[in-house]
This record gives sequence, structure tokens and C-alpha cells, in this order.
Amino acid sequence: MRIIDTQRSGNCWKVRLLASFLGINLRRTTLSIDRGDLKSATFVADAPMRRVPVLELDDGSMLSESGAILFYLAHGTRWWPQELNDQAQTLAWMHFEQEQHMRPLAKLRLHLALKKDLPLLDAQVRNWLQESNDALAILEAHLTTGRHWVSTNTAPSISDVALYPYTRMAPMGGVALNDYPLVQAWMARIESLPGYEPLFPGQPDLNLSTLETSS
Ligand SMILES: N[C@@H](CCC(=O)N[C@@H](CS)C(=O)NCC(=O)O)C(=O)O
Repeated sequence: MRIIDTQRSGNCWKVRLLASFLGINLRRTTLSIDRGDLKSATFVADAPMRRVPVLELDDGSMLSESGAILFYLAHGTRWWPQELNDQAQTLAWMHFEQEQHMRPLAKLRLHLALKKDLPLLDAQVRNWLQESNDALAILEAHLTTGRHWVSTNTAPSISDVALYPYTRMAPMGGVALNDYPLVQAWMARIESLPGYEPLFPGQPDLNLSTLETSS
């Protein structure tokens, strides 16, 4: 299988992270948004939704959306729970991540760290900060219930993988994690799992880097 990704995308990091936990060796085609690669006819042909990540399956078909890709890779493994209730809870937290969590955290990181020259209003920053802190407070309150993992308490699942990258990179967008000690402890648990893969392979100190190395 092959992942089409970009170097600093949190949505792509989710996929490489799970693959690494599962010991799956994904071939990697890394594109550059700055270079305009996502506008190319080749990419659009591979990615009808015009976003990364895309997973090329062994039969040559292409799968978009990080959540769908996580499900595809995790199915039949311990990262996709067996019980119906746990499966539903996992989906609920993955929808929360896409709807309430990833969007404001990613916007702040994009505008305040990665592309500082994009037009930006103070009111937008205030809204995204509020929404980001609301989402992190929800996660903190959920973990306060004695939970080790987000949707099942016995083992990590793909909801933990989905929620990890943009939480980890929140400080890049000016969102401090000091007020969320249980979230920090949960991230440390993820980072101590065998197979943990940082944003830049083998370089955990670059998880908050704005660097894009040429490829
Ligand atoms: N819901 C999608 C979001 C994917 C997404 O927004 N990807 C960004 C990179 S993190 C992208 O492709 N951006 C390109 C663009 O906006 O042109 C997922 O979870 O896969």
C-alpha cells in the first residue's frame, strides 16, 4: 500500500502513525501544497476529494479521508474494537475530531505557524482559539472519568490516533496545553506505545516544526 501525503499534515500523520503501530510498511509519495502539487491533474485523478491523505490499496484503488483510511487499516486488528458499543463510541469521537477539534486547531496552526502571510482577522483567531479550547476541555473532561483511552478503556483505538496529531501540535497555533493535564498524560501514553511514529520519522523533537524539507 502507498500513502500520498504532505510532510506536515496532521491528517496524514494519523495514517502513518497507525501504520507504524500496526507494523505496516507504507510506501510514501510526499507532495507539497506550497509547490501546488495538490492542483496537478495527476493528484486530482488520484484524489477526487482533492485532499491528502490518500491511500492507494493493493488493487490500485484510492481511498480518501483519514478516518476512512484509519478504519481500513485497523479493521481486524485491536485498534478497531470488537464490541458494537465500542465501535459506535469510536466513530462518535472520530466525528467529534473532524467537526469540533481538528478544524480550529488546524486553522490556527496554518495561519499562526505555517503560512503567516495568509490574510487573517483577529475575530477569526479569537473564534478558533475559543473552539480549540472548548474541544480540548471536552477531551479533558472525558479523560477525567478515569479513562486511559478515548473510546474504550481497555486498549487504544483509532479514535486515539485520530485525536492525537492536532492535539499534539496545538501549541503551534497558540493553544497552550497546560490547562489540560489529563490530555497531556494521554498523549504521553500514546507516545510510549511500541511503534510510535513522530511527524518526521525518527525525530520526535520536530513534532512542532514548521520545516518542510524538499523532496
Ligand atoms: N477530512 C479530511 C481533511 C483532509 C485535509 O484537510 N487535508 C489537508 C492537509 S491536512 C489538505 O489536503 N489540504 C489541501 C488544501 O486545502 O488544498 C481528512 O481527515 O482526511
